[in-house]
Amino acid sequence: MQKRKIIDTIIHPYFLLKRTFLHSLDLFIPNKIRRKSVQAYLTFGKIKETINLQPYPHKIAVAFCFDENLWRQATVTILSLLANSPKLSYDIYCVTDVAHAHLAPLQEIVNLYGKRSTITFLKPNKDFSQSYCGAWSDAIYWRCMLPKLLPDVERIIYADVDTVFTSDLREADQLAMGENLIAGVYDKPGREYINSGFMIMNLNNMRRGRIYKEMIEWSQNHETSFPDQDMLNAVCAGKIMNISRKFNLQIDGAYDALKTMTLQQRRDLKSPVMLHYAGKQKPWKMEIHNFHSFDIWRRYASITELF
Ligand SMILES: [Mn+2]
Repeated sequence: MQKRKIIDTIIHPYFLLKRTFLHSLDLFIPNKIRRKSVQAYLTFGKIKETINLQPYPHKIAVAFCFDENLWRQATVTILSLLANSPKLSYDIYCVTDVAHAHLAPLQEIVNLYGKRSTITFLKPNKDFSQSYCGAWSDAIYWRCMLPKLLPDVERIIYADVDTVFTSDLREADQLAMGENLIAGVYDKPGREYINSGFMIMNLNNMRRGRIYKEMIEWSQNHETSFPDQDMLNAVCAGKIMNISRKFNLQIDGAYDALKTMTLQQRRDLKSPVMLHYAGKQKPWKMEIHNFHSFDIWRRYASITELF
């Protein structure tokens, strides 16, 4: 037996007890938000931010998509990425319809923290104007335009802007994707269905064949509750790569998946690459005290002076 397996076997009863305890919190803490914060703290403890000081040979292409409602949050996400990447530079692409006045702080942050990084603002096209959005903004489809908006970029890392980075993207950049179209974190273990809040997109592969057309057609003909995410998972099915949850740590989702995780995976979650506030609780909306993962976001938000 491997050493790690032995350790897992010893520690498993401890996690079992801990989980039972976490569930019994319902009895002691009736306030749901307060309870969630205690559960998250007990599950992950203090989340570590890691800074790698090794130089990196090339620039990494990254993309963010946001409209008027989320430009301030985008500023926080991009600042956190640059602040945690002292030895890396990025070509940052923003698909946005936001007025120029609001983009100035973003440019300033890149000049200040990014050193050799660049930022480019792109206007969304009209290809998905007939697609189903439900209650969401049409900005959910902007990430799908990247293969067309960036014809010369081979591969790009996309992230939502309800996020904060706690590490740089060198590991994500080094993952070999083979013939896969996208890489992301499975929502539920074992089910080929990723959360679209963090994706490594192989734009070269996505430009081959009919993928782009299929994305448009699927989204016009299906009305589902997570339109863009369901569409990406359906169209890319069979060519989706699962990566570590640490690249897209959804506090609630990760907590639910803990029961199937190995010890190493649990450890990874203590030093994640990105925190994703994917649920209804957003750090800019609620004052939750003693919730460490919210405090990380607030720290970068206060540097931007936009909140
Ligand atoms: Mn999100």
